[in-house]
Amino acid sequence: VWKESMRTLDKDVNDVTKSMVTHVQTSLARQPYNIDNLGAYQAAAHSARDNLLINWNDTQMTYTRKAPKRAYYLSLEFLMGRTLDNALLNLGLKDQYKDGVKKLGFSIEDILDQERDAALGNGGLGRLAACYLDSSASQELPVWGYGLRYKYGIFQQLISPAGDQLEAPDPWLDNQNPWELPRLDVTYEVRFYGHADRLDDGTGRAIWQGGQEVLAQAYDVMIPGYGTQTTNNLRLWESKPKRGFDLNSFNAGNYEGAVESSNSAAAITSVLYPNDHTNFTVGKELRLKQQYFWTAASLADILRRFKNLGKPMNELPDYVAIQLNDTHPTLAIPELMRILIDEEDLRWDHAWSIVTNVFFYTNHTVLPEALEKWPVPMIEHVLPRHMQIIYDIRTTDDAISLADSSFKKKYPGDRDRLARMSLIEEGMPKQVRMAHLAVIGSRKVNGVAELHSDLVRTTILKDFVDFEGVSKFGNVTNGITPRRWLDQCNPELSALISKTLKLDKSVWLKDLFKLEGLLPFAEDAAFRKEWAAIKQRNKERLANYVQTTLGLTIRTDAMFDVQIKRIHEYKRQTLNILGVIHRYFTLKNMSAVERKKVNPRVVFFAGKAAPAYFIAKLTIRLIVNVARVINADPDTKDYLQLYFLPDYSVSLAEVLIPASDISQHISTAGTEASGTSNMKFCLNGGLLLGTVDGANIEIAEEVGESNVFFFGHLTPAVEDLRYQHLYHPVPIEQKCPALAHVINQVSAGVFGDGGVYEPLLNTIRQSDYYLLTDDFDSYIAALAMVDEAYLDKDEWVKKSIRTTAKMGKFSSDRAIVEYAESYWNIEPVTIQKS
Ligand code: 26V
Repeated sequence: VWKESMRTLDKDVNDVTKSMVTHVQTSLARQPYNIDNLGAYQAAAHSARDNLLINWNDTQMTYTRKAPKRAYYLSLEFLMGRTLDNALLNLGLKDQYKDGVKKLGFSIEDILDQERDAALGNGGLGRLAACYLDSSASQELPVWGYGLRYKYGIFQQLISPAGDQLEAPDPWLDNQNPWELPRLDVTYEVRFYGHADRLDDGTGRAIWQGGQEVLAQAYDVMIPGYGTQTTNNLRLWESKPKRGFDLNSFNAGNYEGAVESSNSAAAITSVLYPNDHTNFTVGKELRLKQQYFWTAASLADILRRFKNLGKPMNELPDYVAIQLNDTHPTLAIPELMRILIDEEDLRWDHAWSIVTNVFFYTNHTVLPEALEKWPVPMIEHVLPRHMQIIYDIRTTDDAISLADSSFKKKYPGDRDRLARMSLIEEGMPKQVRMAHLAVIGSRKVNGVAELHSDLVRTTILKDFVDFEGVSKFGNVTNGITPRRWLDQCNPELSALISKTLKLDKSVWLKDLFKLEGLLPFAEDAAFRKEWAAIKQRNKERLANYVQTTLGLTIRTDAMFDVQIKRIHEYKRQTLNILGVIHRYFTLKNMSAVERKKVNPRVVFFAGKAAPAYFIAKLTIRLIVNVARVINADPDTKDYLQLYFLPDYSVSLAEVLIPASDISQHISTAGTEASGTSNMKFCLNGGLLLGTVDGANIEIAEEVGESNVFFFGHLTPAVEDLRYQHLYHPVPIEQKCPALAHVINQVSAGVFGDGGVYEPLLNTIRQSDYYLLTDDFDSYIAALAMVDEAYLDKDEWVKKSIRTTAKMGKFSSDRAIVEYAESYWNIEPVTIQKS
């Protein structure tokens, strides 16, 4: 009876409408005849979820039966965006739902638009995690994600009339989240504070007790693969009090006291931390608690699953690989040591050999101010047992032990090197260097683009490469999922590609190198016309969006020039806005006749600044106020428009990226580890204007240098230039008169606000750490080359086609298979139907 009664996937439009109506009545408890768009979205989401669950159950059952080696992706951030469209695409049910909702009187676009983004991440790192989950499931790889279920995601950005960024909470769960399954039965206790007492039995064991105990409860999010049965799991932890409230205080009439401890437990997963400007970890005890809460719950869950196999502990590395996404989950290393030694009674060396074969660490930045460090006194207070273990690692691991003969033999008396490599940085207070702990505790380490991985090997981790050998330090160039970043966000282009390649999209979306088949069509005038027409319609779609959301009218006959990413000095939005001002003055100085020969350009910015990052916020204010002046100037407004679109998100990116003719990726050479939006723009036929940095370099290698616009100094020059700035400064008027003029005009108040921009301008006048004065002239020259290239429309479209055609390498499918084969040693698993 069970077998016969089992639900199967929705197959046709009638299944869809029936299931939606049922959900309106049962899940939503509403009447089908007065449902609005939001209700229709919720019904469609519940109905799609039913389909996902069938595959999800089959997947988990198959994994349990076959017991393959699995990989776990530990990430404090998963920037998922919207789910419904992706779920329908991956299930192969998009047409059925489109027709189904139409029959019920709705449009699928309106319904999809009701969904709030799941914005549980800051930027590239969190979105990368989301793309990797999509690719893991699509490649049938047994991979689970582990993260936190923040009640509030990244803050919502508002822009005040003066141009200031204001932050508001992101209450993404307010409308109910149909994509998560609360697992009331999957809970773990996590301890904080208390005291750790070593046993005097020579084993190194200790007993950790007392302090605060908090409950971690699982929420599961289904991750469907594209065109596969595989539906993996993203497990997010929520913190809860172990007991509802303290009954003693309650009975004594102390109601506040009674709920205090429950509030402090709930606070742990209440909000995602924005990447702060200054060393963001110092003093943030709650952030440390987040990190431990999440790693402890995840490890307990992973070990419980492993133990169900009935295998001895030393086989853990044969069944489990754990990827550390940046240093945020590095506490997993001492935590696994604690479990193996204190709870499983393993000897230190044995435990360490297991640990160092389970973990893998990805570095995502070489910026020194972004490398995590935690004060020793804080770890001692919050996690006393882990601090003991970190000290023990320091004195027993041969990589860094002063007492150890191998280190001594290699570097006799080299105390400087030892101090550089130590897990603990001397100072007031002492601090634990999380990257060092992640390196010595991992099987392998990787960077995220060729140049970045080279920099990791030759700068921040050089001593470890010297000591452990270079083979431990690899590269996996980032990737993006072509399902979301081409098929979903640019359906017309996707359809044209399928038609032209004479391939179903299910083929080329899983083998992105197939796009090379477009190359010969660059020479086909009819094809170019279709290609250009789609770009044009995407620009109109964006203009429409801006009209309805912001009430602004954008001309669509212009070149669309886009820079969208977190606002940071190293990404140099300042260079871009100063370039826009330069262009404005150039236009102003032209005769009306001359101006008529100029390409109209619309420049878009979007991105959030860390709430405490004063200079980044000032950059936003400058952009907004320059826009106010430029867009209102009758001399220039037909040739140059400027917009700052507030509240950048995954969903906004999905509208902006397909509409771009040119996008800017202009970080100071050597600072942007990879960048991933560069790949998204190029995949959608946008050309790239950038520095020789991060994945820009590999994009140029693929598409050919004649199809990208490169400018600026190269990485090896950067250190030297900074030295020159400090010790042989040249006045900006002399070094870069064009830039000096722009800066002086801003300073003089041409864009309003008198002296408010001085701190921003001073960063350039003074040390100019990010080398704007060195790169400005070549930047302006590159912009002129872009203008010139755009005049030859045919040639431009050819470049656009060639760019898309050569993006095969940047599929996250390629990247995740590299991790699976060269790092985790896991294999695809075919899912059996129940
Ligand atoms: C964090 C912070 C915090 C403190 C001050 C400055 C600062 C600067 C950068 C960061 C980012 C940390 C890690 C990160 O998100 N890296 C990004 O990872 C992406 C995925 O690999 C990659 O594409 C981006 O280039 C890289 O910035």
